[in-house]
Amino acid sequence: MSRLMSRLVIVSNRVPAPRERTQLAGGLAVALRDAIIGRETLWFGWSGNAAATATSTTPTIAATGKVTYATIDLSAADYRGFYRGFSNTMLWPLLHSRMGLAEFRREDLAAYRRVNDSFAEALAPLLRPDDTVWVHDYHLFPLGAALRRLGAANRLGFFLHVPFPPPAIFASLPQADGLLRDLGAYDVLGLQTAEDAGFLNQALAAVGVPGEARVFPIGIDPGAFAAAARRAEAGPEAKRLTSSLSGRALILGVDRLDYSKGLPQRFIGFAQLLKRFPEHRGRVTMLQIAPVSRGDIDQYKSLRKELDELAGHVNAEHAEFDWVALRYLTRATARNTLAGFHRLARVGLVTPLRDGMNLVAKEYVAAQNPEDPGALVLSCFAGAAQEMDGAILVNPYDPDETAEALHLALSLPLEERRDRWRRMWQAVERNTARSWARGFLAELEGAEARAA
Ligand code: ADQ
Repeated sequence: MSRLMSRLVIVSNRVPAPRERTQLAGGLAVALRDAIIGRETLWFGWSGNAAATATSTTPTIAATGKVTYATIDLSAADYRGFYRGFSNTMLWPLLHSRMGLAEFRREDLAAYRRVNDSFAEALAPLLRPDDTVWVHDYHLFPLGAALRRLGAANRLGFFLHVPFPPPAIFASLPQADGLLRDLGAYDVLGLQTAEDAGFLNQALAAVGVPGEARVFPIGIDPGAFAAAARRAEAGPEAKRLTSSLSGRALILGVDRLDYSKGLPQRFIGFAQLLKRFPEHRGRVTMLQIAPVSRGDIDQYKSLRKELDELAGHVNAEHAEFDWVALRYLTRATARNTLAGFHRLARVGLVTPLRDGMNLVAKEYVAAQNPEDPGALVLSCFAGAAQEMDGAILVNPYDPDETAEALHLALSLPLEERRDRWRRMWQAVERNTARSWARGFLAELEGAEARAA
């Protein structure tokens, strides 16, 4: 069988829930849609259930069209150690260069390795010799090595969606060398930016692992998102939002409630705008939509508390009896509704302290009306900043810089908004979800399969 016809096996921590499978809405599912369509695919991962007495190694199988989903349940202890512990309280802060928020526990690392072994044990019997296996993200660094130990000789690829930090920061992880050596089991390593790939390559070279990480910037489906935004602009939610603004300009932020997204600094930056450029008082409204994410982790609980207080503080200081300066929501909002909100926003405000790529920045650009587009204020520490030459770039740690960028964004004449938007749109169209998936798979399928 030719390689191009071989089955694609996707492995990610979470697999789309059954109700999401027919539409493949959101996140990785959207990004992978083009790679999957028309191709026989097995998607393997955690079911989202964490109540098993022991993590299972016998997957539950369900097929939808050409895609077969194979999922395993985690035990409550493995959920705590593997998911909440090592993945999200150690690796996530470490990879975002936030060691102050990281907590290392040997038993969490043991759970992380145990769950990766269970993934491998459950997946190995399902693999056919010519399957192409594509593993996603930081939960699964050791999976490739675990599969090799079980005899898998398939082409194995790994893509890291989040940043990779400077090697000296990565080295603060106890037993970091072991994880780096595990990465040597993959045939292709993909990262979002040249900087991330450079750091990983330095770290790999330092422990003598051969191979070179490559850059595959992820993107969206710009045409589909633009169409969704046009439709949603005429929908009931967008109409309600427009009428509630009473002609004021909208500044929009859309993020998971995560400390990597720079939300406190963003709120302070908006307050600085109102303080230092009083002409905007009563004339702009900021809407921040940030659904709670990983809400059972202490660092996320305290961020939520901090944001509740800050939002209250900003409004107490700046709002008028007929104008709420900052609207802040932690409820989830439907993707299509958000697309319409992006189109209405005069400014997209995307200021993560560090982000692998940041797809919201690309979605904001895709949603704009080309005749009357808004402006994007973007953190220079988002991977997307490497591509978005028309954005107004800021250092998100400096709220005054954010305030100045917001002032500039609100004051840009139409011609300049159009010109900046055209350049950003070109970038969004250059690196799409499709080009990302195709580029990675072409590289992986060109790699020589290993002898078992
Ligand atoms: P995330 O940290 O989740 O992803 P991002 O890329 O911005 O960050 O968002 C992923 C998706 O979630 C986007 O499609 C976005 O629309 C959606 N989303 C975000 N906030 C939302 C909200 N409030 N309501 C509804 N939907 C929302 C990780 C990395 C990123 C990298 C992606 C993909 O951290 O750097 O870009 O993976 O590789």
